[in-house]
Amino acid sequence: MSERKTVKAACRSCHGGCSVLLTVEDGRVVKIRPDPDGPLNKGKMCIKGLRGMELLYHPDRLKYPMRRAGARGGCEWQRITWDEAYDEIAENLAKIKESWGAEAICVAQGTGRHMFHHVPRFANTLGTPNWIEPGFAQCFFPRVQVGMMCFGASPIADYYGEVKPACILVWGHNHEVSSAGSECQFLIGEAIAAGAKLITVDPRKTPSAKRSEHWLRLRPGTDAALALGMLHVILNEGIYDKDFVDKWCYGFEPLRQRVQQYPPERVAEITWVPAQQIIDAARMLATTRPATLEWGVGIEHTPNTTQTVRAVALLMAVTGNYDVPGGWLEDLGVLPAADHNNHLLSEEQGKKRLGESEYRILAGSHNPFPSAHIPSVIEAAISGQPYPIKSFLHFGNNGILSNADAHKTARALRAAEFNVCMDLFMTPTAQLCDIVLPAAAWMELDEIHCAPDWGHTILTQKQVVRTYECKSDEEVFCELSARMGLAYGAETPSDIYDEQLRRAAEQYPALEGIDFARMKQISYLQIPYTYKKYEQRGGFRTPTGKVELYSTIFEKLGYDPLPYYEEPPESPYSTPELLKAYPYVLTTGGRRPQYFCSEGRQMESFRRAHNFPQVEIHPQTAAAHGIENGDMVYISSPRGKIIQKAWVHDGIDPRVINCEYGWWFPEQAGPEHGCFTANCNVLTSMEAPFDPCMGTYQLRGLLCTIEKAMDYVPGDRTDVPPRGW
Ligand SMILES: Nc1nc2c(c(=O)[nH]1)N[C@H]1C(S)=C(S)[C@@H](COP(=O)(O)OP(=O)(O)OC[C@H]3O[C@@H](n4cnc5c(=O)[nH]c(N)nc54)[C@H](O)[C@@H]3O)O[C@H]1N2
Ligand SMILES: Nc1nc2c(c(=O)[nH]1)N[C@H]1C(S)=C(S)[C@@H](COP(=O)(O)OP(=O)(O)OC[C@H]3O[C@@H](n4cnc5c(=O)[nH]c(N)nc54)[C@H](O)[C@@H]3O)O[C@H]1N2
Ligand code: SF4
Ligand SMILES: [Mo]
Repeated sequence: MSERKTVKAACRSCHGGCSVLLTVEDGRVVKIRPDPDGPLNKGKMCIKGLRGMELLYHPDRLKYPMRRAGARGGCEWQRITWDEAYDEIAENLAKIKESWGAEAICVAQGTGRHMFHHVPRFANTLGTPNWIEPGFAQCFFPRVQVGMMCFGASPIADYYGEVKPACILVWGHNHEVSSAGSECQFLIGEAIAAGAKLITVDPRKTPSAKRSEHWLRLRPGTDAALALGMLHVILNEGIYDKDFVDKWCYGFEPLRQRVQQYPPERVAEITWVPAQQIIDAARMLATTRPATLEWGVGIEHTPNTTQTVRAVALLMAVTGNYDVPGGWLEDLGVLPAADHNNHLLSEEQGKKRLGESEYRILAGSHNPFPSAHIPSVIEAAISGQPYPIKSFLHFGNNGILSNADAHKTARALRAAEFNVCMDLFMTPTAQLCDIVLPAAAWMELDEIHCAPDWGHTILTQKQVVRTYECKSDEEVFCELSARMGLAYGAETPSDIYDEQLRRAAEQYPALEGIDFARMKQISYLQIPYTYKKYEQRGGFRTPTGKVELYSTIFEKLGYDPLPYYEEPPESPYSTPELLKAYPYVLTTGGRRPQYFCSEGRQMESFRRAHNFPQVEIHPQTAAAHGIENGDMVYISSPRGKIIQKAWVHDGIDPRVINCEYGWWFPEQAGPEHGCFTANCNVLTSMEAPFDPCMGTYQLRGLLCTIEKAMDYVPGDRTDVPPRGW
């Protein structure tokens, strides 16, 4: 008799959050369905989660720990046991610590996955201040930091209560595909279906732009100017929320003066958005209540990121939409993070964090959650300055695809003495390591999670099955620490989750008596939300107790307390001499539903639908280069050249080119697996200038040129555009 059961679980194939029902038969997952009661997805799921079995049972999954057999990058691997892997890692790290200090070890992770908080915890326990995350200076964290400093919390959009937003300002975000993790797309869709009006700020005509009352097709990299121009209209026309501003905002007058530098006519010249559109959109935002902000990574990819994020955020403050039903809410996280073990890192070690004194909002001691500056770490590995990085330990990070300047990242990995990579698959990054470890996929691990944008929801992920010898990253941190005799080995991951729940219960009585074992039975839990908490508290959690339009923290840290626009370092206006050879503005990103960052390229069903990355080109521009839809195209920047397939459409400015991100070809020969062929980060740079606050580099608004690849015959021209395009 075969045993068949249905288990409630949570998909984590993106940042995660969809509740699912797994049918398990004789220890194998045989069916994945969305849970109709799932608080975030309400019976819906995306293709990545639905194809979870193809991922789970993919023949190319890493199955066992392996050690490099030949030369580094030689693609020869030898199976070893977990014990051997732990011993070798412990031994090598001990040697590096002894010769170079713990700071010579860099712990690298990728975008916010289940082990997100366990990585800094492990790094602190190891004694190194140098842990990195490729999105930290350029994905979400600038928004979190600005929120904390100016509002005293990390704000997010409200789709959770009775009142839905009447207006959604979608800024640099393609929410149909990649909202938050991807999972909030269903809730945003509901709010739009309920009648929310849209304003979309995006260089591409996304599905959201198509449905918008106002689509502001700006020049990539000029968002701060646009936001300041909208503030100019709202403040000068007196259509801001006077009550909220008078009572709860600090620094109105200095902000009013600052925005005088950004009249719509000047902003139109900078952004390429007509002045009247800026005025109309600003008026609609200020007069449609409640309004919310759905922002994305499109505003976090220039060296002016922090001030851009600030300028956009202030629109929500002056229009009085903060912490009101259907507006922009104060932090919806209810579960404290796993303890980072900050006390285990001495002050002296903390000061050694690369970027600490320069990028003070990213890496400085003022930040409760500081991380190292990636370009400084990569440089240190290559040049040994200011001190050498000798080891990279990767947990869910394919840096050669996700960091700017793919070649430089690869050089840094080659220069290091000892590298480890824990992943689901053998990636180009893993190929430059000495030990690889097989990671558990989402159905194979225990985890508890609560993201700031999950509407007071706590979700549990359960180990439903296990394939081969994979483990969860959390298990490895605990076991490896124990092997190294570090002060973090005694616990199990469950102990850590119990402790998180215990701390949460101190604040939320509804959680009283609920431990991880109980949470696994319940699967998910939502806690009611109260609005306008600043009124009950008698203020905001900022130094002045108000929303800081003029930031006293920025001032103290030596940064401009008011937002400003700065032309991107490479652009038609700041580097006009480059324009002759590189006449187009390049932006990178623009996600696809099947692929999460650089993941999923092994999945046959995904590749059948979308086999090769696409470069988006306006028909006029394509014609000028003799390019037709589906042709292969070379895209070049001052840094290098890649190839992508032309997607010719008129939803993009003729002067702008968009390249897809994250592409490599697992089927091609290692160690590169084609990671320099179509990877848009061959075109980007990791050199200064960086954002002065967060150290961000430029991934959008660069310069490029295109040319038809005559030597390439397109295999097929049948790529289906994503839904809604
Ligand atoms: N040019 C350009 N560059 C970009 C971006 C862009 O828009 N344009 N976007 C940036 C952004 S926003 C981000 S967040 C970064 C993303 O950067 P990363 O998060 O580093 O993304 P990936 O390169 O996909 O690497 C993640 C790796 O983790 C593995 N993995 C998945 N789940 C697990 C797990 O549970 N455990 C372990 N150990 N491994 C796992 C995957 O197989 C994959 O190889 O890239 C950034 N880079
Ligand atoms: N399916 C899927 N879902 C994902 C991911 C994925 O790779 N695939 N990645 C995850 C990660 S790590 C993140 S950070 C999020 C990212 O998700 P999003 O924030 O949606 O990021 P992108 O799609 O790269 O870019 C958003 C939009 O910004 C526009 N854009 C480009 N340049 C500019 C600019 O200069 N200014 C403005 N205003 N807009 C610009 C692009 O045209 C695009 O439509 O999605 C997450 N979810
Ligand atoms: S949106 Fe994210 S959590 Fe939901 S099914 Fe897709 S990958 Fe999974
Ligand atoms: Mo990201």
